[in-house]
Amino acid sequence: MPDFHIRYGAEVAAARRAGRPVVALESTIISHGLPRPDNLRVARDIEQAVRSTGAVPATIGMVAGELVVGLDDPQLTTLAGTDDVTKLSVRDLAVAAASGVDGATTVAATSAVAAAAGIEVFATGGLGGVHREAAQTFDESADLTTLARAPIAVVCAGVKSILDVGATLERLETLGVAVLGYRTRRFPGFFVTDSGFDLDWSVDSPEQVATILAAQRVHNLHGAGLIVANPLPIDEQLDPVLHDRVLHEGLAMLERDGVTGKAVTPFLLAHFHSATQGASLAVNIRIILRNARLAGQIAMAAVRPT
Ligand code: PSU
Ligand code: MN
Repeated sequence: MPDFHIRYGAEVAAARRAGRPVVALESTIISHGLPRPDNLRVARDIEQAVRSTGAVPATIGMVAGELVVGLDDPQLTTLAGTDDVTKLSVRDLAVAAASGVDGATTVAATSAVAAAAGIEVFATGGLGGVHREAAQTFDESADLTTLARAPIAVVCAGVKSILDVGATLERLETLGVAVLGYRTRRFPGFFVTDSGFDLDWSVDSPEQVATILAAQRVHNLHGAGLIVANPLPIDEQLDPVLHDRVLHEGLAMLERDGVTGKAVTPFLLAHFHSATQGASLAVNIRIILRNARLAGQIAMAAVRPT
């Protein structure tokens, strides 16, 4: 019987021993969210963005059935460059471990593993959510239900407009997941600064998020995660006209090609990257790097005595 315990990378293991702050990072954006060859460079840059704040990055994934918190560079290279890397949501983890496969973890799977490893802060690009047509298809990302039971702060730029943003916010309310706008009261729309939806709460500093995490930990009432929604500055967003055109094309292509289930999100992301000739990719990378820095600052604030 293999040993199924989580394996820690050397840098993360040392940080845990020293009580230094760690930021979780997902691997599905690397394997399925960003095109090659930029994906590997970006994966390394995200880790550097976390290190620049003084925190330690822990990219999470599965290598030959082993759950790794803190992938090393050869492991990152494998997940970024190999065709048969499986997209693993939280329900897939045990099956994939028993099968000994290489896999990339989604926000759902990464949050679950990170919380099990005692990590409090996680940076990603965009969260999964409720898909359009979900009333018929029931297609809602397990990112939402997992965050209802993983006590972790997820720094993201909201959800992409490929989803039903209003329904996603409603589900987060039902599931007990708080959404904080970072220096805004509007929910960001990933490629665009403003999704058009209001938020109840706004925070202005990493310290404020750390204080909220402390309150949640001490209250210990419902064990849910929370979302820190960090919008792109308006002058850095994707041109909204281009955005709307590409979005409608992509949704029509989904229908035409009969794409469903876990293939939907990677399909739409790839369409955006090719149809905007790389403009959406540049925006996507900026978003992730900004979120990684903010997550690092939050993790640093969370270990400082106040
Ligand atoms: N949204 C993005 N980029 C991504 C993803 C979502 O803007 O790369 C990835 C994340 O890993 C997320 C997953 O957890 O897609 C959601 O997939 P699904 O909708 O199949 O749950
Ligand atoms: Mn889905």
